[in-house]
Amino acid sequence: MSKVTIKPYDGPAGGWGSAQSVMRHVGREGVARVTAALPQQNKTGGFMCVSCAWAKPADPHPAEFCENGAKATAWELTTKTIGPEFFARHTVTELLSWPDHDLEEVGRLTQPLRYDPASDKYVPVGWPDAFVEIGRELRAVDPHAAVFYASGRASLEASYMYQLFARLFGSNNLPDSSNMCHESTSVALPKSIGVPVGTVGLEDFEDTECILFFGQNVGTNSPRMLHQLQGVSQRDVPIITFNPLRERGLERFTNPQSPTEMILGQETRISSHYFQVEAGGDIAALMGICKALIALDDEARAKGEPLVLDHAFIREHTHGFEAFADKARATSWKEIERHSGLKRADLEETARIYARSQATMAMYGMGLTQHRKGVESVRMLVNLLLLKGNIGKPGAGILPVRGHSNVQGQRTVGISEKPELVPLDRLKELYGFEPPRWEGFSTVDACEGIVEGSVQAFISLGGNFVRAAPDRDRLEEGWRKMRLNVQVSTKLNRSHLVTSEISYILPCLGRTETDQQAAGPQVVSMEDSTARIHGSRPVATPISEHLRSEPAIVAGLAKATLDPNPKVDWDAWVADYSKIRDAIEATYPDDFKDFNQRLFQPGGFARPLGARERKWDTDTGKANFVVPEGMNSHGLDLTEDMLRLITLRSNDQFNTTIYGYRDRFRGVEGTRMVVFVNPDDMARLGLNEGETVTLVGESRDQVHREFGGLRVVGYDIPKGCIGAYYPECNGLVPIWHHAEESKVPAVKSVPVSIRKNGQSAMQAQPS
Ligand SMILES: Nc1nc2c(c(=O)[nH]1)N[C@H]1C(S)=C(S)[C@@H](COP(=O)(O)OP(=O)(O)OC[C@H]3O[C@@H](n4cnc5c(=O)[nH]c(N)nc54)[C@H](O)[C@@H]3O)O[C@H]1N2
Ligand SMILES: Nc1nc2c(c(=O)[nH]1)N[C@H]1C(S)=C(S)[C@@H](COP(=O)(O)OP(=O)(O)OC[C@H]3O[C@@H](n4cnc5c(=O)[nH]c(N)nc54)[C@H](O)[C@@H]3O)O[C@H]1N2
Ligand SMILES: [Mo]
Repeated sequence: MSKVTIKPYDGPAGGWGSAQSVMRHVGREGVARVTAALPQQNKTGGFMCVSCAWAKPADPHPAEFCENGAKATAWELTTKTIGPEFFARHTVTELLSWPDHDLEEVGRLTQPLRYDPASDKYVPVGWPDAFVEIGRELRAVDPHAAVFYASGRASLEASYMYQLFARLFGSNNLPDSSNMCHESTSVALPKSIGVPVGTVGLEDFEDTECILFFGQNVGTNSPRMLHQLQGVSQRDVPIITFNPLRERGLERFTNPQSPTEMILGQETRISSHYFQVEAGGDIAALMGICKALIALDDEARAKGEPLVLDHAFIREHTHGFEAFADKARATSWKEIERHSGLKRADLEETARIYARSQATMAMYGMGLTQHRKGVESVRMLVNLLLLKGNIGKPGAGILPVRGHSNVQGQRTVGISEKPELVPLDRLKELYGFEPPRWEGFSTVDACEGIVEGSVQAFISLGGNFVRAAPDRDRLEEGWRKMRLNVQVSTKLNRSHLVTSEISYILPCLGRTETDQQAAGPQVVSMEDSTARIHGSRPVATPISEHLRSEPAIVAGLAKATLDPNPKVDWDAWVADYSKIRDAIEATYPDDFKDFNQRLFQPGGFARPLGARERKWDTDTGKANFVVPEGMNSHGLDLTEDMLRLITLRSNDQFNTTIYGYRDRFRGVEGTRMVVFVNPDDMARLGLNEGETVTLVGESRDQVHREFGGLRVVGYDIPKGCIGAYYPECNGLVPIWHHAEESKVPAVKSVPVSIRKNGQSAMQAQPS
């Protein structure tokens, strides 16, 4: 770890800061392997980035990767490895004291490992022995007590096999990282517009006349999108941002791909307007914009001027407008200002800009979804779009910016705990078995089951569940009592080290590594944030000959666990992945028509989405206005000393993978142990810049939650809100603090108070 420095950063997103950051990471990980791969990243016929799910254009830049995409590739393609010698040298108890960064930084896992409680070490095991024991153990477990988790990175092929394995075993316990992420979207949108995914495509950026941007940190988490936003901004199109923090990537950008911009230091503004909404203030902010817009329309009607709303669209295509408009008219500005933390004049200004635009897109991320009222927040955003007919026309639409590179695709091919979302009858017909019909565990349900002791086996296709999920301390305690913990992984993480009675690490190939099977080298596929499907061809030699591909590991587990089924030939699928794609097509004929033939279509091939054609697959047959129940998204009863903790990603991490300790844009280097506090709150709470404090969480369930050692950093953040990094702070999030309908942990408004060092009281005392 380098020296700690905390000072504001003046540079743009992209630019030289980004170029330097890439070079530092590439240099560290073994230059040749990485630089040979990067030109193939996100290109048709190349490999799809392992970082975010942003769209891959049909006409890519010469270098179609961003700073963080390059870091992700470098991290996977590192030449460092940890073989049996490493595990012979370190006990699990010792490794448990290492920070997340160090665990992954030591290099790639190379061999299957089994935990040996006697020596407290992981020891090498052969693949066949591993499969035999895991199969035997799983067979002894009730299908309700086994969890099949997936982190959204595995390919469509591996994911399809994985869900089939779980269902043949008799379980619908198929939570995935989406349960902690965009599940609020997947629950909100079907009721509103009849599809579970966004409607925007890359082409819409050419036609749009206005962008509304809620709670997504583009410069860090989907930087390639800055290219599209730059184009939009250069056409002088307004981009109106709502975010508690002034995120640099949402302010200005220098394109590292443009020599002129780099040499001349030219910057493009991204947001034309920036409103620092309070954490959980979005429903109110959106209601304010809707209210102002409806008032403009009412006024125009009174004066006999052209109307502002798209009444033809509302009549023909929507349901529930009157009730919604009445609610907007009846909601007072006082209430809107109080809950959003924004001024009426700013929301009216937004409404006027929005009123002038004939094609508006709304994009959003975790700032909307990770709240108790995350589902209602997403529906509120749709309400605003519907008022002007902004779904199903060029330049318009809703864009949930997805996280993991194939998180959307995993849901498309059946990784879901919700049986009604999976074509179970089709699976029954194809594979001659009776699929379970019961509702499986979401992530939150799985956490509860682990804590209570009802979950006995946890299989993980990627990810780092104990770090990513809420209520860490309680979760780890339960996790240790499980019978079986199987982690299919590329790098070492804490979910391996918090061991259960029997624990296995099964190391797999990364997506960038060539995958040789009986029928030759294999390719895989994934779905991006705009619902387009892309083939991905790996480019690098595997780091170890002992690694297996994810499809091969899933097949190994399935064959060892299940009775043979003449209709499921796991070996044939592993030999030739095009056969898995045939099976996917047979299961989902509409989405995956001619799958193998279209695999490498430039720009990917699109899944059909009714809402794009204004066909509404909803209960009313129309797009629905949905009136929110309350006016805030956080759903908390605020008190004087309760602060709303926003858990944040730095610019130097991918979820629980910590690349380094530089959050360049926020000016924090050398540490992640900081808490961002508004200067007025600092004065009110008697906090000094640089002092160390402890965050104390909810305890109404008699569970004590606290996290200390955080250094106070005065920051431009709304009063009453504080920010600190995920995953460090996850022990402060009670399992039951989640979005109401989607069960996404509400990690963007965690109720906490601050305790000064040496202070014994549970609550911070106002000074
Ligand atoms: N480099 C990198 N890329 C990533 C990831 C990564 O960790 N690193 N993670 C991937 C994954 S899985 C995901 S889901 C995405 C996550 O990408 P994002 O959706 O950007 O998620 P966060 O970084 O958690 O931050 C969300 C933003 O919401 C703002 N925010 C917080 N609370 C509120 C609120 O109440 N209202 C509003 N309007 N805004 C709010 C925060 O200030 C922050 O700017 O990125 C993906 N891409
Ligand atoms: N407080 C708080 N909690 C959060 C969030 C938040 O914003 N705040 N965000 C939530 C969100 S949006 C998400 S998506 C989750 C993320 O939760 P997860 O998806 O479970 O976590 P990751 O950190 O992405 O997983 C990292 C691990 O994946 C493994 N891995 C990497 N590549 C591969 C591969 O190709 N194959 C396999 N099999 N394994 C691989 C590596 O071993 C690595 O250690 O966290 C959630 N938790
Ligand atoms: Mo995510």
